[in-house]
Amino acid sequence: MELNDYQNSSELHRDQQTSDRGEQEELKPDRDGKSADPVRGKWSPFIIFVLPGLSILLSVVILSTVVILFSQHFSEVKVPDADFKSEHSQLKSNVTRLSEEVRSLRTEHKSEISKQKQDPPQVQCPDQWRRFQKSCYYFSLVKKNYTDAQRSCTSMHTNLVVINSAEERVFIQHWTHKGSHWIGLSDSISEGDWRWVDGTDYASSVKFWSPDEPNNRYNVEDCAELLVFGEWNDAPCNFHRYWICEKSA
Ligand code: 2F8
Ligand code: CA
Repeated sequence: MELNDYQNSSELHRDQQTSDRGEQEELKPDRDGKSADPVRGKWSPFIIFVLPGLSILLSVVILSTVVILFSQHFSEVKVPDADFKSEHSQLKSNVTRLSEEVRSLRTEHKSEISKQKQDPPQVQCPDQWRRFQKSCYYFSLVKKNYTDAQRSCTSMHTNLVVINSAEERVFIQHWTHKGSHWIGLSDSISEGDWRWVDGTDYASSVKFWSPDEPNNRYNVEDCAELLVFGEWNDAPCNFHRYWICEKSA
């Protein structure tokens, strides 16, 4: 390259730089911050068209996200709801089944109670003894005075019989021999003060005295006997009579 050529080239290059710098200077805003170019100082197309587009796109994305989250939330709520319904239904059927079981057991229990009332569990009584309700009874085969009869019962860990009800009286009547039997009632301690041998209250208990008895005939009758037809009479305690012992089964 010749020197002139080089100078021309340098000048050309400098001119180009000057031209570029001039453009840059032209684009710089003035001191007030406003663009010197009235057109370039307004909103650029980017701001006018792209920004709203992006805003719309962002809104769509946010809206879609919200919709997706809501739908997920409701589907999650529905699952437990379905579980709850199933569990509720299961519990309901369990309650129904248990109620039926309770009803059945109650019926069974009632039936068992009524059966036991009609036919209480068998209580064993010793040989020669008879059972009635919760007691065992011994009907003597021989006769003794009142004191010896009571002693005989005591030797078997029992007492002379105490009659507490009409039913018991009927039962006893069924097993007695033809003759009178001593029962556990006397007024030996004090005339007219009748006492049951086991302490049962005489005043409030049932009585089956024969008409006009007890009469304490000849003033010597302190012991009660059971007559053949089931009524009571006071008789002298030294008389010999059959006797009846009673003990709990
Ligand atoms: O054995 C004594 C007994 O004798 C009579 O009955 C058979 C007396 N009855 C009347 O007096 C009605 C009993 O009271 C007496 O205990
Ligand atoms: Ca009498």
